[in-house]
Amino acid sequence: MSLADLTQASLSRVASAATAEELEAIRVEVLGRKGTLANLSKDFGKLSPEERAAFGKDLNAAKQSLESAFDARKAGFDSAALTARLDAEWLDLTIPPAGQRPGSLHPLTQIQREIEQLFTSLGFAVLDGPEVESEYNNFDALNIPAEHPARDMQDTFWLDGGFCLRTHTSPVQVRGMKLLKPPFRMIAPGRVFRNEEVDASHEHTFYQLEGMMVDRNVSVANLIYFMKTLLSGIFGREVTVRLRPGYFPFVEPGFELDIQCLLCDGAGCPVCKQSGWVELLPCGLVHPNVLRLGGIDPEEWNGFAFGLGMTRLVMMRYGIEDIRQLQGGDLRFLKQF
Ligand code: 2NL
Repeated sequence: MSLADLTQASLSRVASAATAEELEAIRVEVLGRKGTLANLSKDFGKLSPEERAAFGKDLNAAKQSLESAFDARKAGFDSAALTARLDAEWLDLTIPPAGQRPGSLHPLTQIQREIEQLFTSLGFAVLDGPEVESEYNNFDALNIPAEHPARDMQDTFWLDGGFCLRTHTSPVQVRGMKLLKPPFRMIAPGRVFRNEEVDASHEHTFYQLEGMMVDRNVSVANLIYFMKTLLSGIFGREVTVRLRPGYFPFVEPGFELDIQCLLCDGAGCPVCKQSGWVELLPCGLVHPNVLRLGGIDPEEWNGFAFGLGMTRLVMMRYGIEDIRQLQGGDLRFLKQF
């Protein structure tokens, strides 16, 4: 076969190679060390110098055209292989994962954990207790007199045998006072129950967090420091507070603690009803009777206590206008948190 015919035939085989492997086999067969072109150059020595020069030129030209044909075809196979691989490995990170969507913590659970973290970092223990309590733990031990209206059927869910659904988490603190030796710091978060007509701002079941610190010479200044630290942590910024006198049988003196309105910084707006202040939590120094009933000598020890409505706090933080949404279990509502 002439060099020209061989070149033509090889070029058409290159063009019709179906795979990269087939192409490589053809390349070895034609251009390899023992390939067809190499075979042709064996006869070089038999040629005259003129023929040799001409044949050498033709041979080189053939070799070059074949090599570039092979390279081009090889590049074609390579890019097709890359495209196939990219198609196979392609991943759309914006597609939501199959199966169940991950859940999230209820906003009340989130705020409870946040506050627990804050208080444990300040040396407070987190206490838990039963939701069904004795009348003694829920009222008597807190210096709440027998004729106090809170004990009415209208306010308290009474059960048989002098038991009730706790109306605050104070009974957990009553248990805590007996359990812990002073000095101590504790908080009692949890679910509480009041016999209320339910509407947008009243629930029969809501969440509260009470806390108490008992030590020697605890002052209102200590109380203010801890409350400011707590509220700055919760709201993520410095807060200004003020105390007004407030009456609760279990503290003396008792206060209502207000914070300067975070929306208007005290200038007055609809949220603070133009007063510049928002009533936030009742607190005070623990009444000596309550300490005594808890087995603590009020001559040696004293302390502060406070109650924080977690449900109200969550509503304030997220601008939730109907308390019933927090209990409703509507996933469209809950998925926002
Ligand atoms: C509330 C209640 C307050 C307390 C709760 C307390 C508990 C013991 C002794 C003294 Cl065992 N005090 N708890 C103190 C001050 C206020 O608030 O219903 N807050 C929303």
